[in-house]
Amino acid sequence: MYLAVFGQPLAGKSTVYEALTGAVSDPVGSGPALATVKVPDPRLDRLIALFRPKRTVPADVAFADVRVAGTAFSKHAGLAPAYVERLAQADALLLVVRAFPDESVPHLEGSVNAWRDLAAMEEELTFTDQLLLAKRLERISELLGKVKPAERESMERERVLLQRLLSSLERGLPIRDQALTAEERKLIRHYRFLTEKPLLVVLNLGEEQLAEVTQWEAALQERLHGTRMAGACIAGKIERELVQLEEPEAQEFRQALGIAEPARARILRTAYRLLGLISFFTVASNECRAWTIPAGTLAPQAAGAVHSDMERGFIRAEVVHYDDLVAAGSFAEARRRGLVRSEGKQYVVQDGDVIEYLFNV
Ligand SMILES: Nc1nc2c(ncn2[C@@H]2O[C@H](COP(=O)(O)OP(=O)(O)OP(=O)(O)O)[C@@H](O)[C@H]2O)c(=O)[nH]1
Ligand SMILES: [Mg+2]
Repeated sequence: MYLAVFGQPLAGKSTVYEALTGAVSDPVGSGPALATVKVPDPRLDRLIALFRPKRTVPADVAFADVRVAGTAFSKHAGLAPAYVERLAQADALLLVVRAFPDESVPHLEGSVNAWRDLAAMEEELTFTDQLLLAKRLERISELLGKVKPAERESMERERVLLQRLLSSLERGLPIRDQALTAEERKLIRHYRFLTEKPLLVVLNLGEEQLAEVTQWEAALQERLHGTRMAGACIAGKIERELVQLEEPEAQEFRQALGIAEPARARILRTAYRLLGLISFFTVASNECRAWTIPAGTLAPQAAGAVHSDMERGFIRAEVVHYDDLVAAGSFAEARRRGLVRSEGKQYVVQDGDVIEYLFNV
């Protein structure tokens, strides 16, 4: 999974990226800086304590600090094509919006106003999709007269669908909030529309604003809309320092500053919820591992996340929920208590399942 960090110039994108990943974003590189972070999961820690495997592999998520040479923004003209391409590749967009006041950091508009900027960036995304749709619609009307009757029907259906998306966008409704059937979503997937992607808004607060973080959070929530948009307030500059500290010390600083949890844990949790992702675990004597899958995934496809052979040769899944396994203390004891179930091909994997696969290749 890959999240693209983007936003207005000097909003603190690189700062937030560094706070989330602990990596350094090379300021002169023109491509995106990429870093993978391990997803913290107390359940995996507990399983490790229980099974003492030789190796542990947490789930991971990649972040990109998206940059382009030159300017990505020219007001109301849509985003620059190179920029759009980088965003289009992402599973979700992480929009950094500046809230921190700092005279020494200039702002495009000459003043700091997070809500104005958030609205402006949403408009940029919308406008970018509108341009893409308009272009595609134009192309379709050119082609409609030329294609064979067999193709004409599906093309006509696409035209109607795209026209509907465009009209709704023009009324300010991002594609992620538009009512589309699963089939329609599949039909438009290859366009990789920016307003179709889950959007995570990170409000970048200054240290001095942490005292009113509750008010900022509430104000941010009010500006989110739909189920595929989420928000979080973090103090990017402070978090970038905290991520470099060892845990007991970082914890002390967080407490003193009134920061409830590390930005990385917070953002990853929000991203999982936003993307509808869940985790399941595999445990063996030599390895404990967390896997990320979309909610609703069936057991064989979940096995495919582990190894394609396990999906192909799937026989059944021995499943015990994390809570039950931890309460029992061991697989054997969980089995004795009848907490390990044997599940087949139609089983929908649940968050926190610990699974032992039986397969045959
Ligand atoms: N006071 C204060 N300054 C911040 C904060 N976050 C970022 N900055 C400063 O703002 C400036 C820009 O931060 P960056 O993280 O480089 O911003 P950016 O969005 O990556 O900038 P570009 O990539 O150049 O568009 C730097 O001088 C940061 O130190 C913050 O929370 N408080
Ligand atoms: Mg930067």
